[in-house]
Amino acid sequence: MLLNQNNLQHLPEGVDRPTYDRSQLTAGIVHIGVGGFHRSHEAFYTDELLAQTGATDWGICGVGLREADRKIADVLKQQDYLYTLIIKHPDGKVEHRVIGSIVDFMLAADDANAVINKMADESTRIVSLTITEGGYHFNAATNEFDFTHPDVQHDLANPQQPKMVFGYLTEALRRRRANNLPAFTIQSCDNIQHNGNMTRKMLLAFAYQQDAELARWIENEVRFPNAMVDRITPVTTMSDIAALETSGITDAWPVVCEPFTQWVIEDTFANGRPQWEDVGAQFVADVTPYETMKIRLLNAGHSVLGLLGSIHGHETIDGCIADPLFATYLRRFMDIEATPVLAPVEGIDLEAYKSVLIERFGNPNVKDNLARICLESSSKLPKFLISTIMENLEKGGSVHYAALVIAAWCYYSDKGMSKDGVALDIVDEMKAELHQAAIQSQVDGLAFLKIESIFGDLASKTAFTEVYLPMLETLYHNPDIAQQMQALIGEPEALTA
Ligand code: CS2
Repeated sequence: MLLNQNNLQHLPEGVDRPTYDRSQLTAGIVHIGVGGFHRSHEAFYTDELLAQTGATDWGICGVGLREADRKIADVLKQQDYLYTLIIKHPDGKVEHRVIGSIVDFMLAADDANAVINKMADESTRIVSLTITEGGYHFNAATNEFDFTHPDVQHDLANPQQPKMVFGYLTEALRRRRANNLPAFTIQSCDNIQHNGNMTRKMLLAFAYQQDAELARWIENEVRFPNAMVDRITPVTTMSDIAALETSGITDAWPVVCEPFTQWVIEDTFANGRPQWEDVGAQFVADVTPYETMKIRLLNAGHSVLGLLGSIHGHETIDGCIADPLFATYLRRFMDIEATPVLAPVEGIDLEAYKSVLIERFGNPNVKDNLARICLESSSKLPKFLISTIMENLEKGGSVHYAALVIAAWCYYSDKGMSKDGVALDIVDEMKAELHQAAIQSQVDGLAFLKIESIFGDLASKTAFTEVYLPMLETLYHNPDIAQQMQALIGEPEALTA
């Protein structure tokens, strides 16, 4: 059965589907970056909200800023913006849930002006973002907005025809102000610590450069709630699509996810907000401890397994967890290096949180590919892992577990293959630069660490380099990374049932 509004009632029994009247919804939310994660998380919570509360003003209008978003634009349009969430439980149970909260989609490449007008429209009260860590144009070396990107330069010169997110937001806010409309809230859903503050800082840097008076208005009127977002969402595969078809739903682009989901949000909104707390989200005054915990344990944990596992020859996160060496390594990294630099989180038992993480990673049905995890490591690692290293260096804590991951990243960037010579699919905006620096590390062991926009001044910290350099050298002599992991942990433990 082809997935669309007319066919909703004919879908197989047992499939959850929207029972609310989608034709009555207005899009109070414009969302930029409709990837798998938005569709398994914010759109999921909002679908539940629409179903449970009968709210009608919080539909979602998706926006794609890149030409590459044309595929999702076409698929969603064909399916009346419906798609299936395939929720895979560790015991093999699979839930199918058709999500109805997205009610429209606009492709900026087709009509930038229409997208800006949509954001500037009175009915839009929140613009939310999943633009990935790299989308923020943040330079880790200077801690400032990176004006050097050609799209940024383009947007400063062409405010009416922007290319990047801050160009769109600034122009939409300009139009709202000109029309005496209240500002919207900008809600980041990316894995960045203080993602709201980061968005605010980057947007204001850009806006001040373009129009100081407007920038002051933005500074006073727009709200940027920080939030912690969480749901593991692997890349949808052809076999997921085929299995769904066998279950009676023809959906060109379903989304796969785990059952677990979490969203902790600071309650500062400019222009109203959905009652997401009615459907499981948590509103708090200060999200800091939650997001630090999540980024430094879950996301960093993923990167630890992703980079070490790629060299070793593992393909998926659950494959790593099934290997006691990797599971133990991860747990030790979390216990010895990540936990000591975390503040206590009210109401959360960190020991239990870590055990649950290992169980979630071990879900054998999610099949989260290491290639996805290692995607854009250059924008992930500074936030996920290098901050932990820096704080441990300040406190005299251990950096061994993380250092081996950085050494692995250097080797991976240089060779682009596993220890057994299997080619790895590396996707990173800085791929060429990483590769060059990694090659250089054969001559100057610190060359890789000297990429300042990623590592800051880590290359000058001897407490780190004296651990890192021998690991790197050993790895180049013998890429069997398991041996170095083994040397660090001693005996692996059985951590999962
Ligand atoms: C992953 C995340 O590669 C990554 O950045 O750690 O996509 C992770 O799966 C999600 O943040 C889970 O909430």
